[in-house]
Amino acid sequence: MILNTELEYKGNLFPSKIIFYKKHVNVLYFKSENGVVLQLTIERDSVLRFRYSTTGMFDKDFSYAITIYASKGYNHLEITEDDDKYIITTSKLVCHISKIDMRKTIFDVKDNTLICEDELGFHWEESYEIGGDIVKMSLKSQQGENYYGLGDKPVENNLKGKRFQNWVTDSYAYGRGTDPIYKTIPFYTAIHHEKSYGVFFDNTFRSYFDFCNERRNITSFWAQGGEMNYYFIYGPEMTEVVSNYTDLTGRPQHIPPLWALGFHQCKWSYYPESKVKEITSKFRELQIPCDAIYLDIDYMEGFRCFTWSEEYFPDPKKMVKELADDGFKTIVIIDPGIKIDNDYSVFKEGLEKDYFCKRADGPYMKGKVWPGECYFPDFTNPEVREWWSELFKELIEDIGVAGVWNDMNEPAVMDVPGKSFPDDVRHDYDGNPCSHRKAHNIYGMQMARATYHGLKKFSYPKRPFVITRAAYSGTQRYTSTWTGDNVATWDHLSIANQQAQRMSMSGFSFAGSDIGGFAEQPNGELFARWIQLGVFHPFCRVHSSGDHGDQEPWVFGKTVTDIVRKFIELRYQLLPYLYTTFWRYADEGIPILKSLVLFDQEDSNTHYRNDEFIFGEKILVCPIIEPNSKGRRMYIPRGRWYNFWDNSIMIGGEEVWVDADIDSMPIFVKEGAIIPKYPIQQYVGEKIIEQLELDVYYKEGKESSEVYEDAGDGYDYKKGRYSLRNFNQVGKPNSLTIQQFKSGKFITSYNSFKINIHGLPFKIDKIEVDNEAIDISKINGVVTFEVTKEFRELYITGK
Ligand code: MIG
Repeated sequence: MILNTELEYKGNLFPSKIIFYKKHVNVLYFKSENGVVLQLTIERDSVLRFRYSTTGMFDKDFSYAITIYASKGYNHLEITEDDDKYIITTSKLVCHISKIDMRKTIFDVKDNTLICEDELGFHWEESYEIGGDIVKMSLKSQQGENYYGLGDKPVENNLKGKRFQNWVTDSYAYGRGTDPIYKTIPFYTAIHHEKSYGVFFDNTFRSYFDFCNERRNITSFWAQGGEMNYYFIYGPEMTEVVSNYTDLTGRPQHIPPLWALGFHQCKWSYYPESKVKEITSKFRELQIPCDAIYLDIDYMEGFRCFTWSEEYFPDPKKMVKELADDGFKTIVIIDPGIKIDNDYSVFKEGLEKDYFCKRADGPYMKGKVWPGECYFPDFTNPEVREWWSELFKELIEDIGVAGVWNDMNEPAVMDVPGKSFPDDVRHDYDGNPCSHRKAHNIYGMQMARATYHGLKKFSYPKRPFVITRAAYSGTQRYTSTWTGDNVATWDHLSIANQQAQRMSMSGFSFAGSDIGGFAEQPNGELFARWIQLGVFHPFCRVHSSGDHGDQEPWVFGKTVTDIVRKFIELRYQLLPYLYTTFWRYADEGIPILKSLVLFDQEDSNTHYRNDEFIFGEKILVCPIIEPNSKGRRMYIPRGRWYNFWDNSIMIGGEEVWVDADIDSMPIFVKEGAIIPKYPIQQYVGEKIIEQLELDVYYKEGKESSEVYEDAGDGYDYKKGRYSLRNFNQVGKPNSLTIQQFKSGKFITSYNSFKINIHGLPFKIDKIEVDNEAIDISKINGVVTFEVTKEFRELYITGK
């Protein structure tokens, strides 16, 4: 019996007193009398890694999550001891390790405040049935401490009082609270007394997190095997915690192609070719912007990956080309299950090369999925990943497919208990052979990784686009993701909102939900409200199972079509803004969506907020998640905000009613923001951008904004061919100055900005661009004028 609770079992074992200590550069070893070794690595001043061995020996240090690019090094390290503890001091932290029982206490070095404290600390159980240990850690929960993160959990932002399990699971029509679902991201952030830290438990076995559920003041986590191996990440800003976590587990290896931030349309399934074209033509006819169209499993021949149904898609290359000419990128699904069929080359090759997973006693792992009985590549074997990546040559290089969608990679298996592989299945685990107990949670990640490498190779010089359903920490380096098989209900709209925020907070920003719901069918109102939310998610795709009717933007009548168009158009206008936030995320790990707690952690009102979030740095949105709404109550974070629709000013720090009839939603812009906008396009690249619009929101005081652009595809940006504009706005009662600092070697297609100034509190007398006055005779009412994109300083004065 495997125990699912941290304390149920009374045979817990604990480290005893420390009898030995050794330091090796930045790695400290502490050994207890009963043989437990704590290996403490100072990764950075604010990041400590704790690793425990109960036998005195550690497994080979190997992790799929940690990137080789993680920054190492610290400014300060000092180790001292007194009678009862070791004291480790960095420039950010002080960590005490008790000599009596190995328990740890961590303080902020600046003001000595307590940040995190072991309760029982490390303890374990012997797992006699299986072997190895069930490894556990328990921490005291401080007064007012709250918890966030953990990936795709479909619950409220704040995790306090709840318990979760991590075991990647196919979860058709999951609901609020279903646990576990598709992803394992064993990383949470905590906040108390205005300071935030994070814990990343890098253990791929089935794991559990308990946030004051089993015991009121205790937070604990444990796993059914492997090592107690976790990273303690200090902020004190929550954004820093998340950014340090992605420093460890990686950030997207490149910015997505700009089109991937456009709108995507999907269904299970669009076929044959004529149907696909009917859909894409309709988008153009109705002038609803769209950049990507998806082919689900029916495009294949009998669900064999890397094949095409001759009946439905007789000439895929021609079709993909025609779609591309119309601005559509084709994305196809690829599942892990390879049909057992001796006439199928992928199967034959996999068999010959011995690339499929095997059961412990020798036979292949056989499981039923869409193609019928299948074998499954062992993506944890680097040679298999290399082979898999090569399989994309024809699809990408030849046929011209632009993106690949990895599904069922939990791995999902039909008609078996557990809906996946049995525990005994063997995996290479990059040369660390193990059972499925250890490999399960990373199987999907390794498939997505192999797919990504294939696409990267064969899309070159373009950027690849991959989307995956299953994921473990670190998957954000390779792909985007969606939240799986949700349902067309109002509650799911709110779940989607939570999940996208949570994924962002968990270091994986490039995420979105099946807009409108996968199972069942939304009515027009729900669909419209979901689109309104979806256009503010980094990944924006309508998808549905199709067995309850159609889900294209036009099937709900003209009113809904118009609303959908309006919001998708808004997304396309905001593309340079979104692209800038993506670059920030890829570069520094700043989450694209910021839950209010992440935006203003010092305001405790934000700690339990769920619905509102900041899109990028400057735009506050709050979806309408109930039917028949004319508006809603929402919390406006501290500061002054412009209502996007009418420019009225809202003073934050309280909950207010905001009007939002069906064709609107609450959107606010932070004062001082400069928001870049492109003209509406039907797809990215439809138009050459002739002018960049800059919406300037006057603020008395200072604020800075940035606009990042590059070619929107390719890798030249990594060689400096990007354009970064930093704008500093300084507003005074009767003047406004905007300075621009430009860097990068990319030359944007436009030559001028169209500047729209919102909320200017004075009447303009004079506008000077780099000390030269410009004609202002035509300016009245809305303050709009053109200036060269090269300007250094814009100076506006008036009374
Ligand atoms: O067992 O490929 O989540 O997006 O349309 C269902 C068919 C398999 C599940 C995915 C869904 C996809 C569907 N797939």
